[in-house]
Amino acid sequence: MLAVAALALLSTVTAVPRTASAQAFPGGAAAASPVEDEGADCPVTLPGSLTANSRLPDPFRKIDGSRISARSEWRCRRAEIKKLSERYVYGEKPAKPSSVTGSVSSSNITVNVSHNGRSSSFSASVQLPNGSGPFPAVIVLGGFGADTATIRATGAAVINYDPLAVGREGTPRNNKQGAFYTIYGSTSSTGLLAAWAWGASRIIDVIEQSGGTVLKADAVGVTGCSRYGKGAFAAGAFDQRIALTMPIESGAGGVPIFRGLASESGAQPPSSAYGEQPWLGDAFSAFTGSPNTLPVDQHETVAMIAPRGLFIMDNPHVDWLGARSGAVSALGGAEVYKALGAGDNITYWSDVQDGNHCASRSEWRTPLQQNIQEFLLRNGNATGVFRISGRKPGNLSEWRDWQTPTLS
Ligand code: MCU
Repeated sequence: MLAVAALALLSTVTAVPRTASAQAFPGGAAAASPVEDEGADCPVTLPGSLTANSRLPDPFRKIDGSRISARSEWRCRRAEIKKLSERYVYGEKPAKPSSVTGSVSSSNITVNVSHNGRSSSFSASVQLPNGSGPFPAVIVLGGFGADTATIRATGAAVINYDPLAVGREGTPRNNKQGAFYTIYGSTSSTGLLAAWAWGASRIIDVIEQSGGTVLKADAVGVTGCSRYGKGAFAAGAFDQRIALTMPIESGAGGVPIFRGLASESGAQPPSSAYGEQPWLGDAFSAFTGSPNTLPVDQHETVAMIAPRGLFIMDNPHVDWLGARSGAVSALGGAEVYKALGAGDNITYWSDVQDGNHCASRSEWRTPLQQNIQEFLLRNGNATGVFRISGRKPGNLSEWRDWQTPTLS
């Protein structure tokens, strides 16, 4: 079974304490992978034509029309979803460039990248928790909305990553700027979210290469709020080394299903998310008015994170955030977690009092601690929960015409 094999590989490479892993993952689900993309060798042929479907695409149905029946098939089915998502939603996230170098200290990470004769660099500040390392770490995109005090108090370092250094906002699509576009070109069709995700992956490359004296490369989480919640979600989906993904109030282009946003009252429509900033890939322009023809939707981006830790935080008080579509996305993606025997690894929480966007929220403190303990420190045994606010309930059965298979 893939999950067990990956866990075995992980523990031989990085000496994860076996007892903690076994306790933390009773379903046999793996923690993080030692590689960014486990399905890089899977053959994927994109569909020749697209057909409209008002329901959510079946995450278990392969592009050739057959359904997977074994957990071992998920690896290459996930690779299909990844390709579809890159082609139609985010734009391509290139694999590791030919050269990535840099440094990790107790206060700073530097990243130097070169590829095809072009070079760029960026850095991120580090704040360690108390105690002695090496420490797990949470990459925090943007400077607001994440509870960095609780992250550090729980025993993980905070890496303050400014995604705008890697993909700037406020540029036209044909003149994108930042460390990613210096390498791949200002007319790259890759959107900012995939560029930000690429930057997070390069930070992990540098941590891996640093020898693990300050930070542990196999215990990295990612979080961020609002547009940076969209970025955190993309980072976790597109790098299987990330053990814990924690998007906060991500809104359109983040967790919510595009099909739902188009009809959810007051929610940011897909066309608005496409037009506000070059967050999504240029190819998404074909779907802004017709998300029903997308061959992939965001519940499958949720599924790309399975069986790794995922803690989705949402705010049902701000209609623009599309929390109903966020809940449906989480419920849809959770079907893949369940089929992989990892239903406990996903938590969705929109039952919060304070209506302010990216507020500091006491309700999330305990589940945040538990997720860090389980997936980064690996000394917890929390079970995933769905705490969906009655203000924005999500009903998956309205959105699907497929059932969840029992995978062998
Ligand atoms: C929820 O994230 C975005 C939203 O998509 C935008 O429409 C709005 O302008 O900004 C939000 C945000 O990033 O707020 C900090």
